[in-house]
Amino acid sequence: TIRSFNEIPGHWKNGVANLYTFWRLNGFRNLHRIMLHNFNTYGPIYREKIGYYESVNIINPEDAAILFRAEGHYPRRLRVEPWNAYRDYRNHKYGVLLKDGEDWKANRVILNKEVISPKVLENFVPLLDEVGQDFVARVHKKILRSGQNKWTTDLSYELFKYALESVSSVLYGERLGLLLDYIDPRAQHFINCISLMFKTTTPMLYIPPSLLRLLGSRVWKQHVEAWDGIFSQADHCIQNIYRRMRQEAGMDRNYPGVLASLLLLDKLSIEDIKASVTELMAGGVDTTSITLLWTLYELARHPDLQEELRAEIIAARASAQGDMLQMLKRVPLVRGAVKETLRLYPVGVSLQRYITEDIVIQNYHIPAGTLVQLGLYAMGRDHRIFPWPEQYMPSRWLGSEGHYFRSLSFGFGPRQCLGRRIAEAEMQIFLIHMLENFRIEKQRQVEVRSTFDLILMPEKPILLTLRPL
Ligand code: HEM
Ligand code: 2DC
Repeated sequence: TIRSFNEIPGHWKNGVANLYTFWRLNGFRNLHRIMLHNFNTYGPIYREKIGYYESVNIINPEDAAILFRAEGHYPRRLRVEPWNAYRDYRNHKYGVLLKDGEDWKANRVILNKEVISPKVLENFVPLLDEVGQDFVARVHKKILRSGQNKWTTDLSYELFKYALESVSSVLYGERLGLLLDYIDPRAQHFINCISLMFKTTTPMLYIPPSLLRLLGSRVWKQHVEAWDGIFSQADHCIQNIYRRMRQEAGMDRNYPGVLASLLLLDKLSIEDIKASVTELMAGGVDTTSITLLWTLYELARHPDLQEELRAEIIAARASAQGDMLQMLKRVPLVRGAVKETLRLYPVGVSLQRYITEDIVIQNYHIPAGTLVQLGLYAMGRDHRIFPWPEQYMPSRWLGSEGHYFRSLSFGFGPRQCLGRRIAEAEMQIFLIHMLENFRIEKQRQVEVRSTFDLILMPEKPILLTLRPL
């Protein structure tokens, strides 16, 4: 017999008391580890209520499959209230990230064609390849200047610039020039604003932003400042393209970028285009750069694996005769490495959906309308799902079997990450260029822990050493 919703184990009776415990455990920065702990305590399903928000949490791939079958035609995930609150406050339109229902679908279908369909990859790859080459040139220069034939640094600042340069070149079809010696202070400000925006989101996840706004709280003010900086820089870039498109009547260049393609297509309003392009630009910085940083960290810890990847890349370059699009199809271990990084350090620690029909998971009845959360971080570290989960092993992703609902770092289905194709190509191309040129090393064998800043981040700086091969 099926057990009732109220029999699901967990702490879900007193939301306020739970919020207090959560706060005492420094839960805001440990959300992912607390979820893991809860699965260890309660088993593969538990109910929870923190502050005003209630959810059912699951961990198994088979249960994830049931969840996504019940997501409906307009899948909805947990709203990140402060993000919506900012747009309401400033009267900005929602982009595809924040829209829901039919409006979301109508926008998403158009955006899919320009951003995530397989055919756009051939437009993106040459642009991203160029950024990758420039990054390598920049590192060579730094090494030369050091006079020590190596460069030891916290690469995160360089990676933020690489990521912003990459996503901008795809969105706007032109280079910002962030990898030159001189860095545009506006671009640097944009990067800082994104970090601040993520950081200030976390404390507001469980407390209504409207309340914090009324109280004149510091975190809300900083959050507004951060988004203001993001919106004004995105607007600046968008205006530039818009102005130039009206000047140059016939576009003579081959691929004009996502923004110009959307404007030429003329199927979405300019306001809708601006809203989604702003989200894409903001979503394209910390996500890929931090994933690349974790990957370099793991490769520095595993020199043999690093050699294996390098050999694969060199062989791929030879057989594809340097054609990057072809190369990407011939580097399964590089792809596996990115998946493996996201297994251990998922940018989004959970996936969530409001289910649109009743379902049964682990023999418990869950009614339609419930928020069901899949603990991605916990799933990636469960030995029943991934044998020897603590081991960084890109080869576990080779082959096409045994990955049923296990590779979910970009989400699933029609609501999955819109930036996925850009992110994957950008990260693979980066790793290809870096491994072809440098050996990556790290200082001592110290573990770097992760912290939850809305997205998962390293708790402290990671120092890496790059040496020319
Ligand atoms: C949504 C992960 C990079 C833009 C998401 C979601 C996840 C995710 C888990 C939610 C999906 C779902 O609910 O099923 C990642 C990871 C990245 C990454 C792991 C890189 C390592 C990017 C980049 C961009 C981007 C580079 C922009 C260029 C978006 C947008 C959405 C989204 C716009 C919302 C889509 C919608 O609601 O329809 N991402 N992301 N992401 N991501 Fe990413
Ligand atoms: C954070 O409990 C933890 O890709 C919450 O590029 C549930 C939650 C909801 C939505 C998730 C968020 C978590 C993590 C960051 C995600 C976000 C959806 C999109 C966003 C996963 C898991 C992200 C980073 C986007 C951000 C784009 C934005 C900056 C314009």
